[in-house]
Order: sequence, then C-alpha cells, then structure tokens
Amino acid sequence: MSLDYNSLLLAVGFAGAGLAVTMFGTWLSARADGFLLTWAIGVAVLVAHVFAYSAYVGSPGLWLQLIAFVLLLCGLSLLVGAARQFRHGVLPWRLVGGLAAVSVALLIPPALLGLDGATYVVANLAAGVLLTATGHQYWLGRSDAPAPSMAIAGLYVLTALSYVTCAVVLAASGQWVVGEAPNNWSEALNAIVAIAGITGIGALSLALNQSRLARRHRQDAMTDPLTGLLNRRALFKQFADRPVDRFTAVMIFDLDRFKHVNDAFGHSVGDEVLRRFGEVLSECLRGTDICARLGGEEFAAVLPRTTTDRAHQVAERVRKSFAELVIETQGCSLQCTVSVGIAFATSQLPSFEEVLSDADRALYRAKNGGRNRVAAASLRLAG
Ligand code: GH3
Ligand code: MG
Ligand code: MG
Repeated sequence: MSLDYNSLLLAVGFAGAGLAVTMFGTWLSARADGFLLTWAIGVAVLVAHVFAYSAYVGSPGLWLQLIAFVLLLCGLSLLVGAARQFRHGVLPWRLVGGLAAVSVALLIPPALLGLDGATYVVANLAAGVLLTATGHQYWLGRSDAPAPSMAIAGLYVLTALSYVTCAVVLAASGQWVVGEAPNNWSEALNAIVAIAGITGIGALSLALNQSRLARRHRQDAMTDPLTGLLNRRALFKQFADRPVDRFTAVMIFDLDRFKHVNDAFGHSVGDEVLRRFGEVLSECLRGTDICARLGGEEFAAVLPRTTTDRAHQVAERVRKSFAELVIETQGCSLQCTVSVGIAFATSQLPSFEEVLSDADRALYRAKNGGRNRVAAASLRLAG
C-alpha cells in the first residue's frame, strides 16, 4: 500500500511538473498574460511539496512534515493569486503573501507542540480553504466563458473536498500524534483527485486562456485603437447586409479644417483632438446608439428607433459640446469644430450604404454652408 501511495504521489508530482513547464512555455510566448507565470510558479512549488511529502512518507519527521506543508500552502496561495490575476490582470502580491503567512502561521502551534496529527489536520483544512478560494475566483469570472470557468471552479472545489476529507478522517480518529504520514483511504483518494484535478484544471485553463485570446483578437479587429470606438469594419459588419430599420438616423461627423490642426500643432495633438471628439460623441449618445470612427477625422453614429427631432437634437448637442471644448495639450490649448450630415430611414427600407451616402451628401452641404453646423438629407419616404 505504501509503495502504491508513493507511486500515486510521484504521478501527481510528474503531472504537475509537466503542466508547470507547459504553462511556463505558454507564458514565454504570451508575456502579457502574467497569470500563466504565477500559475506555473505555484504549480512548481506544489511539485516541490509533493516530492517533500513523498520524502516525509519514507522517513517521517516533524521538520520534513513542516517543510512539505509550508510548500503546499505557499503553492496554493500562489494559485489564488494567479486566479485573481487572470481576472484582473495584476498579481495581488499582498493577498498571496497574506494567505501564505496566515495559513503557515496556523501550522506553527501544533508543530511546536509536536502534534504531527494536528499539524496535518490544520494543513489539510487550510489547503481546502485556499483551493475553494481559487475555485471561487473562476466562479466569479464565469460570464465570459461559462463552461470552462465553471468546470475549473468545480475541479478546484472537488480537490478542496478531498483535502478536507483527509483532515476529517484523521480528526475523527483522534490521532493527534501519529509519528508517520497518515495512510488511509482518504490519502489515496486525495492523490487520485489531485491527479485528475491538476491535469483537468491545467487543460481547461489553457483552453480558457486561448478562448480569451481569440475573443481579444476579434475585439481588436473591430476596435479603432486611437479612440476605442468601433471601426469602419465593425460598423459595416453590423449593418451592411440588411436594410436599415425604419426610424433609424445615420449621422456622419467630419472635423472641420482638421488638416490645419495637424499642421499648426502636430500630429500627436491632432490625435488627442480625435480622442476627445470620440469621448464627446459617446457621451452624447444613448446606450442603444452606435458610434464608430469611419477613418481619418470622420465618425458615424447610428441611432435606432428615433425621431427626426431627436436626431437633430443629438447632432446639435455633439456639435455644440465639441465646439465649446477647450483642449489643453502639450502646453497649448485649442478648440475645434465639427460638421454633421444626418439621414433617416423612414418608411422605405434602404440599404445602409444608401443612408450613409445620403448623410455624406448632407455633410457636404454642412461644409459648404460654412462648417460647424448640422445638415439633414431630405427624408426617404415610401415610393
Ligand atoms: P474639412 O473642414 O473640409 O473637413 O477640412 P479638413 O482639413 O478636415 O479635411 P481634409 O480631408 O483635407 O484633411 C483631413 C486631415 O485629417 C488630413 C489628415 O492628415 C488628417 N488625419 C487623418 N487621419 C488622422 C489621424 O489618425 N491622426 C491625425 N492626427 N490626423 C489625421
Ligand atoms: Mg474628411
Ligand atoms: Mg475634415
């Protein structure tokens, strides 16, 4: 039995080592995902724990037991940190340090009293709490990819339960001084659950990270990097292949004499003006309205279920807010204006391109009329 148990421990150790190396390799090619490194280090510490524990099984002693459990609790604290880092992007060093310090401190009194059984119970209960806390992080972050997040949370909780079971079985036997590593069914179960847990969690974590990367790439392809608004491709993807719904207003905004801003103040000031216009535009729209940067200094907005009056009001508000905005940047302050063309889809069902080119013609009139103004295309009514 002891040989079998040690073989199980070695299997946990090698599974963990393989996974730590895989995670480390993945991190090398995606350094921005720092949680992969934290996870790899956490698992590497857990692998060290497994080998220390295996040595303790072979030659029991208080020090070896303490070293093994300190490694276990430090490794699991790092996993809590890695899970939070996965959700928030930054490693909570203080949380990791605090969890490791508190859980290790709990081991000291029974270890000093020579109660190896009690030390074992406390370590396993603390491991259960840390694993549950890690699972909880994935549960909280499940909205983006529910299936793998919930599966990971479940595997962490299952592994936590196997540690708690070990603690309960030993506590129930009342053996506060054992003199060797406990050797009962719960230990073997714990090792088996750990193998399944660590490999399952590892594979699912990589899958979760991949799906997040793919989502990020899709989002990047649809976003204008300067303003954070949708780009032209995203806008056309949303509207191009179907007729525009009735009572939808489409607006085109074109910054006035923007070339002059670049020439007079430099390209980076021009970029700041574009960013600020993007903010003004977003602030003036409802949550259901859509705005995008078409390219250069041209922007568009689509207002579904609106009236011509309201569309005019919104366009006027954008125009006025932007004209009044004093942009202070790089030691200079400047003001800029915008011209707006509006078109409506009313009873007909025109294509998006048709409404957009109506808006463009109206914009042309606004420019010719002296700029810093709103012009509307005549309504497209049912023919
Ligand atoms: P109008 O009032 O007739 O619209 O005049 P305009 O100067 O705004 O129009 P024009 O089309 O002649 O110039 C647009 C300028 O926008 C030229 C280009 O250098 C600048 N531009 C385009 N994209 C960017 C950008 O991403 N950043 C900055 N800073 N400038 C840009
Ligand atoms: Mg232009
Ligand atoms: Mg312009």
